Amino acid sequence: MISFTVALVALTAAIGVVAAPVNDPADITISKRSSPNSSGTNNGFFYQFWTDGAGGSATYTNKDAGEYSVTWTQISDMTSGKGWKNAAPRNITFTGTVNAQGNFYLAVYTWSQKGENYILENYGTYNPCSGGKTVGTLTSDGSAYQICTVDRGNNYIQNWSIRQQKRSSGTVTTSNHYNFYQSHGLTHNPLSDAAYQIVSTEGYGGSGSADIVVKADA
Ligand SMILES: *[C@@H]1O[C@H](CO)[C@@H](O)[C@H](O)[C@H]1NC(C)=O
Ligand SMILES: CC(=O)N[C@H]1CO[C@H](CO)[C@@H](O)[C@@H]1O
Ligand SMILES: CC(=O)N[C@H]1CO[C@H](CO)[C@@H](O)[C@@H]1O
Repeated sequence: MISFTVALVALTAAIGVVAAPVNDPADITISKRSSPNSSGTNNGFFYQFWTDGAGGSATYTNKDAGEYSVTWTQISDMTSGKGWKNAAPRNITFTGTVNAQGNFYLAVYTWSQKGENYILENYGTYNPCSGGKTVGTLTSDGSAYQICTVDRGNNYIQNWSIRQQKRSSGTVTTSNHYNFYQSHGLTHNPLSDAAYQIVSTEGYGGSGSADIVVKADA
C-alpha cells in the first residue's frame, strides 16, 4: 500500500496566514489536473492525485483493486480518484463514504485539453451550476440531474450533471449522460479525447475524508 502526502501547513504558518478557505471555485485554472502530482496504475486501475500546492495538507492511499482513501485538512484544492485511462460509456459502480466540512465533489470525472466533465453524485456547500448555463434535466439511475455548462475562460468549458438526490454509493449509467450531451448541443464528446475517467473525490476550502471502491460492469 502506497500513500502520497502533501503538507503545506508549515509554509502557511511561517507566513502567518491562518489556513482559511481562500479558494474560490472561479479560481480553478485550466492547468488543473493536466499535470497530476501523482498518477499511474494500481491493482489494474488508473489513479490520480493532485493538489494546487496553495495550502493545507492531504494524504491519498491506494488500496485493493478499485479502492482508495483520501483525507484533507484545510486544503486549498485537492483532486484524487481511481478509474481507467481509457474513457468509455461504462456503467460505473462506486461504494463508499465521504465526511467533509466545507466543499467537496464526488463525481465520475473525465479530463481533456478541451474541457472536463463531472457527473456529480455528492457535493458540499457550493452547487457549480449556480454559476453556469442550464442545458436541461436528465433522469437517470433514480434521480434527476441538472445539466449545465460552466465557462472557465480561454474556451475551456466544463460540462456538469448534478444529481439532485445526493449519494456516496450507487451506479452511474454514464452513456445516459454522454448521449444527453450529444443530443443537447454539447458538441464535444467527453469520450473522444479524455485523458482518463475516474471516480473523483475533490476537496477545496475545507477538511474531510473519503473511502471509495470503484468498479465497472464492462
Ligand atoms: C449498463 O446499464 C444499462 C441500463 O441498465 C444496460 O442496458 C446495459 O446493458 C449495461 N451495460 C453493461 C456493459 O453492463
Ligand atoms: C504539492 C505540489 O507539489 N503541488 C503541485 C502539483 O502540480 C501543480 C501543477 O499542476 C502545481 O501548481 C502544484 O504546486
Ligand atoms: C468536457 C466537455 O465535453 N466539454 C464540452 C462541454 O460543452 C461545450 C459546448 O458544446 C464544449 O465546447 C466543451 O468542450
